[in-house]
Amino acid sequence: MASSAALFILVSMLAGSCWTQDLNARVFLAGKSPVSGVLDLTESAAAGGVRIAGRITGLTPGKHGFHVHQFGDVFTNGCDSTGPHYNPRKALHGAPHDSPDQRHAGDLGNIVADEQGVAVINFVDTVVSLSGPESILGRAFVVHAAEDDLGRVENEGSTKTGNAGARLACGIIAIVP
Ligand SMILES: [Cu+2]
Ligand SMILES: [Zn+2]
Repeated sequence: MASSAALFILVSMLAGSCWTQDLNARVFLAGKSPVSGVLDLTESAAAGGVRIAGRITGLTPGKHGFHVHQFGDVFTNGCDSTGPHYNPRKALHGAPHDSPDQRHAGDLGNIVADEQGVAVINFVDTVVSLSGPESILGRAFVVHAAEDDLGRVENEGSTKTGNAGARLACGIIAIVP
């Protein structure tokens, strides 16, 4: 009894220090293509990570690679200057459900557009964060032309980028109230 009570207190303290309050961010996605959209990000203890919700339009139907890239530099050369996938742990490219050491932090897999070219997004990722040393604030989301192969194909590109192709739209991850 005593040990379970102590554990409860410890977990409560850890949760309190990590998530003293919900953190919110917003991303406006745009680029040289007709693709655009908005993402709302919320980090909370209740979600157990960061909920990523939004709607992206102007896509071709089907799967499109969806990542957090290292830099929020959409100024120098559009989406092409946002650098590689955000990868603070020096891992190979992988899938969202891979362990944190076997994927880039920025590997969020694919979004799926319907016949009208609209992708509705609403999921929680437990690796990306809006706080701490691996925060994605100030970095960028990128939507790609092709499907991310999730690092599962036998070629060099697969373990680097997932062969997701051109960068259609991107946006800086900004703090909002
Ligand atoms: Cu990408
Ligand atoms: Zn990656």
